Amino acid sequence: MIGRPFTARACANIALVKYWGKRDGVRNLPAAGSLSLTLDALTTVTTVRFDPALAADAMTLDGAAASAKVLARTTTWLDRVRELAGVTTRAAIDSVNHFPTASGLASSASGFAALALAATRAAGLDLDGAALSRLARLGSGSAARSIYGGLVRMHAGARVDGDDAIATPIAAAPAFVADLRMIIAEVGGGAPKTHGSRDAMDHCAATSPLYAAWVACLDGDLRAAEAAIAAGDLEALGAVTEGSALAMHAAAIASRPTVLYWQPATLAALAAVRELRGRGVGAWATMDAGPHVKVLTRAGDGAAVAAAMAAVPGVTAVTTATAGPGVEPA
Ligand code: 2P0
Repeated sequence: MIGRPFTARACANIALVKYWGKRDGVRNLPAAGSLSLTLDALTTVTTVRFDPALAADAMTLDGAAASAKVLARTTTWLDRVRELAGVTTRAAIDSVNHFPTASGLASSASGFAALALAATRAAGLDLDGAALSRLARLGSGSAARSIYGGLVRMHAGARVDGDDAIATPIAAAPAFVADLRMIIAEVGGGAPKTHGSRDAMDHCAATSPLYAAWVACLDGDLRAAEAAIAAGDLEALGAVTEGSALAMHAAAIASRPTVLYWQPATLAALAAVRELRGRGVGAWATMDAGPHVKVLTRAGDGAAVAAAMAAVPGVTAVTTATAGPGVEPA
């Protein structure tokens, strides 16, 4: 019944095989698939209430009025939910990010995943995971993956309308997933991003001489990552993870003008990860649209990796995350 508030919780995710580039900006269709780990430590809780008394959508983010840009993006997205539900009613949205203050992570993945469940239920719809993933993708590509917990595969989809560009959970051995750890090393004290990822990936696709080569390596990386997960082989998964991140950043760095997210401490953290591996510790780095370094490792090595990251000059905070659940009512 419309008018009743609904609250949902979703976790952020970190891609092991990265999403960087679109084939259609209007439908927000990715150029290729991606693969991620949903993380328990980073959650967004969102409440949506459709209210006939409202003349326009209203939104708070972490307790303060959302910016005009965020509100406009959310209203455009909510129009799709209204269309599905056959209503025109405006909504009140309250969204709170429960991220460790220092994690320095973008919240659009957990944000649009939580919004997808909260808004559709508040509008009286009861969608399955595929439909929620499709809706979340329209808000943010990485949000399609946060509908599911654990290891998740995003599909580029073949259909022109993008109906099949959705995420699906990867069937992995529960013990393998439970043993995974992601150590998040914050670089630069959580300062705002230098380049928003949406504009940066478009700029990279338009100007980087390495963009085509980056897209060309994705199918092989996805196959290798899925084979490693099926075999329970963390070393192989780690190697693909680090390789995918470095290839994405190579393409971004080669953009003209450059999209360079790394700071000196980013390189120092990468060197520390290599040194850990040299000592026999299973640790593999990944980086997103920012200077932070996230390290994939196993539970038994988590403390050693966290300590090594904390000792890197310029690393301002370290958080340890485990695999988290998919979107759920809160
Ligand atoms: C990822 N990133 O796979 C990659 C790696 C950033 C670097 O997905 O334009 O905010 O909203 O679809 O999902 C961030 O991009 O982009 C992202 P849009 P999104 O996690």
